[in-house]
Amino acid sequence: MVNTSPFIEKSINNAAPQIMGILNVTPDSFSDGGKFSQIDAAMYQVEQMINDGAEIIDIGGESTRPGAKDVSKSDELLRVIPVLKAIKQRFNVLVSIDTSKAAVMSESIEHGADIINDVRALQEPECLTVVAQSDIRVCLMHMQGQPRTMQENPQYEHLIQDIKDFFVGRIQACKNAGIIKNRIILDPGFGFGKTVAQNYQLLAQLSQFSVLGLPLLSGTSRKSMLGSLLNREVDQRLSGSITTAILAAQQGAAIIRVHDVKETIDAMKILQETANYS
Ligand code: 9MG
Repeated sequence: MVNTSPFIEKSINNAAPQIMGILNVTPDSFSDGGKFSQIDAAMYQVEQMINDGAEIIDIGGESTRPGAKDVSKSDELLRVIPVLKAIKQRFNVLVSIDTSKAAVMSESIEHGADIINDVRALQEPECLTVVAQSDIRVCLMHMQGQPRTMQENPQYEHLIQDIKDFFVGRIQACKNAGIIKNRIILDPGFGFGKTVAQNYQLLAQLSQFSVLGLPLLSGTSRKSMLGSLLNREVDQRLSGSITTAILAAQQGAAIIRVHDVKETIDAMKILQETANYS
C-alpha cells in the first residue's frame, strides 16, 4: 500500500515544490581536517538543511559528474548505509538514496529509505525487481550515455519528444515489473548527456512533461550549464541555481534538488506569496 503522495498533491495544487537537499557522502565531501567524524559532519549538514526547510535529503555515495569513475558496490554501501541509519535514528525527514545499484537499493529500502533516486532509471540489472518488491517511490531520471562519456557529443532527434518517449518506455517497464504509476517521479536529467543549449531548451519547456501526469523533479543546482553561461566557478553559481529553481517551480516542478536549501526556500516563499495574488 502506497502512502498518500505529497508530490502528486503538490503538482496538482500548484503549491510550492518540496526542496530536496543534497548530501554527498563521497570521500572528499567532508574535508574538515579530521575535526568531526564523517557521520557527525553529515548529521550537522542534515540538521542544517532540515532547519532551512528541506523536506527530503538525497544521499549520494557515487559521483555522477561528467567524467566520474565507477564506485564498487561495497564502497557505496559503506558510504551510504551508516549515514541513512544515522539520519533515520535522529530526524523525521524523507530520505532519498541516489544509486543505480540493486544491492544498494535493497539495503537502503531495508533501512527505511523513502525514495530511490536513480540516474539510470532502473535500467541496471535487478533494479526493477528490487524496487518492485518494496512500496517506496522511485525517481526515474533521463540520461543519454554514461557519466564518464555523456558530455562528448549528445545528440537528439527532438529533445523533448525523445525524453518523453524514454519516460513512457520506463513507466511501462516499471508497470510490467509491478511498480505502479503513482510511485514514480520523473526527472529530465539536466546536465546528463545534454549540451548547454539543450539544457536551456529543457528548462524552457519543462512544463511539456506534465502531460505524463507524474510529479517532476528538477536538478540544476551548481551545474555546468550555469557555469558555462555565466562563466562562474562552482562556488559562484548561487544566483544561477536559484534562477533556474524558480523557472522550474513556475513550470510545475514538484521537487527541486539543491545544495543551497535556505536560499532556495526564500525564493520559493516569494514565488508562493506572489502566486497568491495572481
Ligand atoms: C544524483 N543527481 C545529480 N544530479 C541529479 C539530477 O539532476 N536529478 C536527479 N534525480 N539526481 C541527480
